[in-house]
Amino acid sequence: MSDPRDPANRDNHDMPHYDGPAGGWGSVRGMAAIAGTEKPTPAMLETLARQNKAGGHMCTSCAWAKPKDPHHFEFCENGAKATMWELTTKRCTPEFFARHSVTELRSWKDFDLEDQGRLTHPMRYDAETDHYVPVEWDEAFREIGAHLKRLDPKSAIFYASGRASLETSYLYALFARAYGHNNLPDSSNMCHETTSVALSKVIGSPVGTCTLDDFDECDAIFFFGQNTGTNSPRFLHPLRDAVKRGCKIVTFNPLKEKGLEEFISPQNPVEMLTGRATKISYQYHQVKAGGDIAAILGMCKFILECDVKRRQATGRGVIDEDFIAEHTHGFEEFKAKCAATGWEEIETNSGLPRTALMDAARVYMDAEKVIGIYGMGLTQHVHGFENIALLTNFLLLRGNIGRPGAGMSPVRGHSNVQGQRTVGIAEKTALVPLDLIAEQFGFDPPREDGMNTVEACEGIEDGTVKAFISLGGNFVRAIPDIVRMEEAWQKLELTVQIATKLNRSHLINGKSAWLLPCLARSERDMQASGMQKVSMEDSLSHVHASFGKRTPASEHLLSEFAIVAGLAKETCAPNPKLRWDDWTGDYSIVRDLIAETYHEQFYDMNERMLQAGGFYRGNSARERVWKTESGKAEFTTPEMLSATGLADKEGRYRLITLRSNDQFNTTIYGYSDRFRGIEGTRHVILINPKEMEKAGLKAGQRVTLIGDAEDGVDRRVPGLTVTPYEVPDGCLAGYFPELNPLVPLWYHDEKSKTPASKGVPVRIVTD
Ligand SMILES: Nc1nc2c(c(=O)[nH]1)N[C@H]1C(S)=C(S)[C@@H](COP(=O)(O)OP(=O)(O)OC[C@H]3O[C@@H](n4cnc5c(=O)[nH]c(N)nc54)[C@H](O)[C@@H]3O)O[C@H]1N2
Ligand SMILES: Nc1nc2c(c(=O)[nH]1)N[C@H]1C(S)=C(S)[C@@H](COP(=O)(O)OP(=O)(O)OC[C@H]3O[C@@H](n4cnc5c(=O)[nH]c(N)nc54)[C@H](O)[C@@H]3O)O[C@H]1N2
Ligand SMILES: [Mo]
Repeated sequence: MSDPRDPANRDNHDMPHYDGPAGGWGSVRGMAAIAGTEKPTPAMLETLARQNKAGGHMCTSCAWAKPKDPHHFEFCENGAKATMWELTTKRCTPEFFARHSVTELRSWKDFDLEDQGRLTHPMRYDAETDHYVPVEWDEAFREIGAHLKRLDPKSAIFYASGRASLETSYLYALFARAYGHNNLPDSSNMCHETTSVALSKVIGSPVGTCTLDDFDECDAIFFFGQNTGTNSPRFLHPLRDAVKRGCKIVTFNPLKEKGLEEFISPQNPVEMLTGRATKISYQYHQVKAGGDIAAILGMCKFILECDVKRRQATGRGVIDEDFIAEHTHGFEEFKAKCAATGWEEIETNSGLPRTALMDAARVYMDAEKVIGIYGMGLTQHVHGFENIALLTNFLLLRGNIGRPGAGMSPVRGHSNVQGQRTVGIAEKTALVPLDLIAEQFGFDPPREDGMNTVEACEGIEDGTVKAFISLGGNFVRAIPDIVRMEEAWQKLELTVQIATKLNRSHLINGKSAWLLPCLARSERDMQASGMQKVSMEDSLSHVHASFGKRTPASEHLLSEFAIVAGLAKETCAPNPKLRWDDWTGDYSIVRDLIAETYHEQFYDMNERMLQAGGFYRGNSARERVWKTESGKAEFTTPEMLSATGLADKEGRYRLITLRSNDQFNTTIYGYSDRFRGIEGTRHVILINPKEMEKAGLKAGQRVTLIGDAEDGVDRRVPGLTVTPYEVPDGCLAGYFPELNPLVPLWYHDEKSKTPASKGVPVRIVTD
C-alpha cells in the first residue's frame, strides 16, 4: 500500500495539514517518541521536573522567560527533547573515531552524526590517518596555546553559539582581549543582530523592553514572524492566558503556523481531557515574505487618517501627541511618507488587501496597551533593520513603549544568546567597557572592532583568518553559502571545537584540528571549591542561576569554563590579575568580576541570581530614557517598501528557510514536522497550488532550487519534493540548514549583516 505520508502519493490539492492544536496530547506523544529511543530513567524525569525552576537547571533550548511561579512542569516538548538529547545514554567514543575516517563521516547526515551520542574524550585530528585520535587535556591546551601564540591574534576568530553561561562567556571574551583581538562573533550575528543594531538606534537599548508582567496587562499583541508553537512553546501559556482575558492577538506570517492558531495546554487537565483548544490569533494575515515594511506602513497610514477624522469630529485624535512631542524625533517626516505612499503600492508590497490592514489597525487603535513581538521573520531580511524600525514607529504612535502592559518584545533564540552579548562577547568595541577592563585586569585590550560572522567568513575565504575557535555551535552548517565555505574552511591552520556532540563543523577541519568535549548544562560541575552553578539571561532580561545535577556523560569531560580557562592560560601572557586556575576552582569569583565590570546591572549577582524568577537587569527604554543620538525615541522613514534585496521578476521566488518542530537549529531530532503535517523528509519545498499550476509542477515531483542572486555563482540544491502548502504567491518555504547552500554570503541585512535567510532569491528547475 502506498504511504499516505509520502508527498508523492498526494494529489495536487491535498495540502498537508495537522488537525490538532499545538500543545496537547500531540506534544506529550512527541516527547514520548524521543523517550522511546532514549529510554528516560527516573533520574532523567526528575531532571525534567526541575527544569527552569529555582534550584534546577535552565533549559538549553530556547531563551523564553522562566517565571517566578513556574508550572508544575515548566518545560515544553522541545525543552524536554533538548534535555533528553543531552542526557542520552549513547556515546561517541575514541573507538567510533577509530572505525570511521573524517572523510567518511563527511558523507553522513546531520541526524546520524549527532545520533552517535555524547562525545567522551578530547580528540586531535591526525592528518596522516585522517582519523580523530584521543589526546590528554594538558597536551591539547599546550599545543593549541603554542599554535595561537605563533599567530597574529587578529587572524583568529573566537565564535560562540548562544548556550554558554554568563561566567564562561565573560571569560571567553576576556581571553580574546587578553590574547589580542575583538573577533567575537556569536550566533546572534545570524539571528537577532538586526535587533541589537535597530533597537539601539531607535530606542537606545539593544534588547526588548517587556517583562512577563506586561503580558498580564496588554490589550493587544502584534505578532510578526515568530513561530511560537515550535520555537518557544512555553510562551504559548502567557499567550493563552492573555487571550482568555480578552487580549487580541494579530499575527503577520506568510505561513499559517499551528501554535499561533490554537493551543491546548498540556498543563491543564480539563483542556487535555476535553480537547478544548484556545484560539490564539484574533486575526491572521498571511503577509508576503519581506512584506512587513509595507504592511506596517499601511496600518500607520490608516491610523493617521483616522486620527485626523476623529480629531475633527471629537477634538481628540487617535495618536498620543503628547508622547510624540515629548519623547520622539522624526515624526513629521514619517507622517509625510505615510501620506505620500499609495494603497496600491502598499498592497503589492505586502501582499495584503488594504481592508485587512485597516482591520488590523482598528484593533491597535482600540487597544490601550499594545506589545509588539517578532522573530526571524523580521530580522533575517536585507532590510531587516527597517522591519524593526517600522514596528517601533507603529508602537510609538500611541506611546506603546515604556509603560506597563506595552512594549517591544523580540523573541530570542539560544538560551543565553542575549546574555553573552551583555557580558562582553561582542565584536563591536563600543558595546564593551574596555577602559574598565583595562583597569580591572592590567592589560590594554585592543581597541579596533573585530569581525562579525559575515566578515569572518570573508576572511576565511581570502586567507586572512588562520584560526577558528568555536564555543559550541555548528558554524559551518549554519552560515550562508555553505558549499563554498566548506572548501575555504580547509585552508584554516587551526580549528578548535568545544562541543557536546559530533556535528559537521567538526569534520570540516583545519590543518591542526581539535575536538574538546564538555559537560552539558544539566550535568554536575565539580571544581576545587565544590559543586559549581552557572547563570544565564533570558529573552526578557532576567538572570537566573542554573544547577547541573546529573552524572557527567564521561569522566573525561571538562566544563566549558575549565576548557576556556585551560586554553587561555596556555595562550595569554602571564598576568597576576588573570587568575585562570583560581577562577576555575570557584566560578563565584568570576561573578564578582562581572558585577564589577557591569555594576549597574549585575551588582550582588551571586545572591540575586538565586531568587525565584531571576533578577531583572533593567532597561533604559522601559523607563523612557532614550539613549539614542537625538536623546529621544526615533521614528524612521523607510526608503523602501520591500524588505527583500532584489526586485521581483518572472520565475524568481522568495525562499523562506525555517525550522521544523523536530529540530533545534542544526540539531535534527527527527523527520516529523507535526504541526505542518510534513513527515518523513526534510527535503521539501512548500509552494501554493496556484503557483504549482503556473510553473507546471505536480505534488511529489522532485525539483532543484537554483540561486537567482545574479552574481555569477552557481548555487543549487537538488532532490526537493514539491509539497503543496498555503504560502503566499511568489514565496516558497523549506528547511534550514538543508537549503543554506542557496543563501549568498553577501545577501544580508544592510546595517547589521545578519544573513537574509527569509527572502532568498531562487528559481525552480525540474530534475
Ligand atoms: N524547537 C526549536 N526551538 C528553537 C529553535 C529551533 O531550531 N528549534 N531555534 C532557536 C533559535 S536560535 C531561534 S533564533 C529561534 C527562532 O525562532 P523563529 O523566530 O520562530 O524562527 P523560524 O523558525 O526561522 O521562523 C520564523 C517565522 O517567521 C515567518 N516568516 C518568514 N518570513 C517572514 C516575513 O517576511 N514576515 C513575517 N511576518 N514572517 C515571516 C515564518 O513563516 C516562521 O513562522 O528559535 C529558538 N528556538
Ligand atoms: N538558512 C538559515 N540559516 C540560519 C538560520 C535560518 O533561519 N535560516 N538561523 C540562524 C540562527 S537564528 C542561528 S542562532 C544559527 C545557529 O547556529 P549555531 O548556534 O552555530 O548552531 P546550533 O545548531 O545551535 O549548534 C548545535 C551544536 O552545538 C553543540 N552544543 C549543544 N549543546 C552544547 C553545549 O551545552 N555546549 C557546547 N559547547 N556545545 C553544545 C553541539 O555539538 C551541536 O551539534 O543558525 C543560523 N542559520
Ligand atoms: Mo538564533
